Amino acid sequence: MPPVITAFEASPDRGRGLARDMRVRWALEEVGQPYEVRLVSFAAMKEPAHKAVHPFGQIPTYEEGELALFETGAIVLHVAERHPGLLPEDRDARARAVMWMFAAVNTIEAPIVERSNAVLTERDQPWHAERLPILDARVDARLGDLSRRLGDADWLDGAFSAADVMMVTVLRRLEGSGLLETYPNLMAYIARGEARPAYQRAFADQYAVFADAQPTG
Ligand code: GTB
Repeated sequence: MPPVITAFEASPDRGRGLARDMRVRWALEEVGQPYEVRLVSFAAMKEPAHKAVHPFGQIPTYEEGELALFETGAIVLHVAERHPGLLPEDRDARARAVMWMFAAVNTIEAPIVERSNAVLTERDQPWHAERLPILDARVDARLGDLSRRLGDADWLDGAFSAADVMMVTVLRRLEGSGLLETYPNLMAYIARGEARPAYQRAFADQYAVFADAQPTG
């Protein structure tokens, strides 16, 4: 039986691949592992049946036989450990790839999510206009450091790895914010990730969920 992941029945991003199932889909496509998708509504995510798998009532989840996982970092790492192609053989290089996965979610994604949440939920607050530049500066500081470390390399640490799946999908959350444009090497890094055939297949599959839900005629 192929693994089953969950994704939004109706993603607020209208199929732009910004919801976090995208990184799991991409990892599975990179290693050539077929998978099934169970679409869930916002209401169903908060029901006991879903919370038995994801205690925080979110997507994505990953179920494979007896194994049930949540947290995209853990899911992508699991996929990368079970299949060749997303983690280097060399133990030190592997440790560095895992380090970059943590950096993606802990160090880069955290301020990006804080900023996104502010834009989504605090726009009407009288202090929003003052707060946003502070949040932008926090994100920009991380992007600057990441950009300097990446330099003109194609990927974070040698060959493409699960770390790049995580980092590219984290950075994509900034599309439209205007914050990436200062860093042409990060823009090119994201574009390189998006150009990978596995990414394209994952994107098309998640986009189809949105497209199929549109009324016809
Ligand atoms: N740390 C967890 C992980 O990495 O798996 C975070 C999981 C998470 O935040 N899931 C979100 C969710 O289920 C979906 S991805 N939210 C519903 C809830 O909490 O009730 C976050 C997301 C949602 C929508 C967009 N978008 O529309 O652009 C982008 C990202």
